This record gives sequence, C-alpha cells and structure tokens, in this order.
Amino acid sequence: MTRMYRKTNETEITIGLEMTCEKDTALNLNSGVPFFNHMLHAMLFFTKLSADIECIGDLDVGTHHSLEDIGILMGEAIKGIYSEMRGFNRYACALMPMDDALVRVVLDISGRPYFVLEGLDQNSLSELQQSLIEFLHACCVNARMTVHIDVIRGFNRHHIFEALFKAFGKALGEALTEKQSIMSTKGVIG
Ligand SMILES: [Mn+2]
Repeated sequence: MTRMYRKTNETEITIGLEMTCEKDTALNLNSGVPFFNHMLHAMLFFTKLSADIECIGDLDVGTHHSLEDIGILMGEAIKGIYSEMRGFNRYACALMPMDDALVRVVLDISGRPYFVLEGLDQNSLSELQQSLIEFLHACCVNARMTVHIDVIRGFNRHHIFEALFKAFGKALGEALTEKQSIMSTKGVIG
C-alpha cells in the first residue's frame, strides 16, 4: 500500500492507497466530513482502489483546509502508484448519470497538471461544495493529470456531486489499469 503523511498547523493526514483490480475494495474513510466520506466512497469504489484515510483538521474554520489537503496527499499517492507501473491505459472517459444529473469526466494521466470544470455555477456553491471542488483540483494537479469535467445537466446538487465523483473514480480506475506498454509516442509520460 502506498502511504503518505502530512502535518501542518491546519491538518494532520495519513493516506494509504492500493489498486485492488478485480478484488473488492477495502475502505476506511475518516475525513472528518460525513458527506465527503460519502463522495470518497463513491469515487474509490469505482476506481477499484483500497484506501485508508484519516484526517484531523481544523473543521471549526470550515471544510476547506481538510478537503484541499486530503486532495494534495491523494494526488501524491496516485502519482506514487502510477510511477511504479511500467505502463497503464493513461486515457479514460466516463459518463455517469444519477437521476437528473449527467456528468462527463475525460482524463489523461499525462504527467502534466491541468484541471477544467464547466457546467457548474461556482458562485452559487455552498462552502462544502466549493471544498469538494478544491479537493478535486488539488488531487488532479498533485497527481499531475489532465482532467476535464463537464456537468452536462442536473439540478439536485447531491446527485450532481455524486455522479461527478463516481465518473472521476471510474475514469481514474480505467486510466490506471495496467498495460505492458508505455502509452506515449515519445516513450515517456511527462
Ligand atoms: Mn448519495
């Protein structure tokens, strides 16, 4: 299991991540934020990653520090996983519906960080919803992936975010699936 630890004046976090492939995932998710645990569960189940996540954060000032820092560490752990693989699919796309919501995630484990999110009015999000976006941004940038997320439709925010995290997890799992060759015309990722 790839393990990461980070302690600042705002958060203390440990993250363990391991690809499970065809086996069932084992998840211990203690972010300190129940709805975020629900989103992590939705994501990691579809990524086929087992995870052990513990965070003690300054939740008295909001969810931002905890979720962003978990994103940083999870991104580093994802980078640690693919850096040890000879080859992997690299590109993946997932379309995920949940009742009224439909979300598309297109992902490239390119070694270059880039994050785009469209279709969500970010000025009207709650503090927690903004922190969920910060998690995704921090995770993608620190994993050095290119990720394009489009919320195609939806009005129920619970459905939109759950479809988004499932789509992200599904695309990430497919992109991380092992291949014997390096999927790059220049012969190296990055
Ligand atoms: Mn739900």
